[in-house]
Amino acid sequence: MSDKQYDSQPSTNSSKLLGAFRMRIALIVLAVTALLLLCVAATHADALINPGFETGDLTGWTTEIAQGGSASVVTTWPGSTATYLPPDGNYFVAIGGGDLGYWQGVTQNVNLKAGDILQGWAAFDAHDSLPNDDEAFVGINGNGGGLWYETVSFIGDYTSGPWTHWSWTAPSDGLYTLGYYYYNYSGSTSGNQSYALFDGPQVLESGRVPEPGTMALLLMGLPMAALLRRRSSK
Ligand SMILES: [Ca+2]
Repeated sequence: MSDKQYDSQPSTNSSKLLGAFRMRIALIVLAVTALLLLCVAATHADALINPGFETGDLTGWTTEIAQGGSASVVTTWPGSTATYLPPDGNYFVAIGGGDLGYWQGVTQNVNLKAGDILQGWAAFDAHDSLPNDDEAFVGINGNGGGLWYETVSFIGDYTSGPWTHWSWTAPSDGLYTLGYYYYNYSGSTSGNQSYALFDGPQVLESGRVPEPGTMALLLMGLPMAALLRRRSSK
């Protein structure tokens, strides 16, 4: 319809047409916004690269391995008193100690919003005895903060501790470093190093982007709203 035809309509018709035109624009904007939100949600869910080590290697992770330490991506692990299988997927990482007095670590940066929940699995496989209190923890920005922390004294001499689920809520928006750490405390360098096992970190977004299912319902509802609007304007 040309501008000339618009001009020739009575004023009531032309305002009705203008209203319908605005409604259409509003619906298009709504639909595009919803699609963009869906894309943001999908992108954010992938904020961690190779979170569960399912590539079979340490792709996406930064290793801080020193003086004989090790970080191995494995499908199974022969523990002191149990054989470990991955709690999530087919692979997990096992960090072994090196020389005494060195921290070994595997880290990755992740963007989080306030209220986002970061969670995963960890286990401590003690291959040493007290007083050689090897220790391991899950850290944020290098600090334990109580996410998960295990030692030989907690687990027991030469004992395989269970997979434990840990969870942490981001206090504010920011770039955080998730780290898995192990420390060989005393004992001999080669024979008595314990192992820390980690798997499946994931980010659960909290109260800012609607769930994909909710978004799908919204998208389905838009044509319905347009239809109702068209009927009511007749
Ligand atoms: Ca895994």
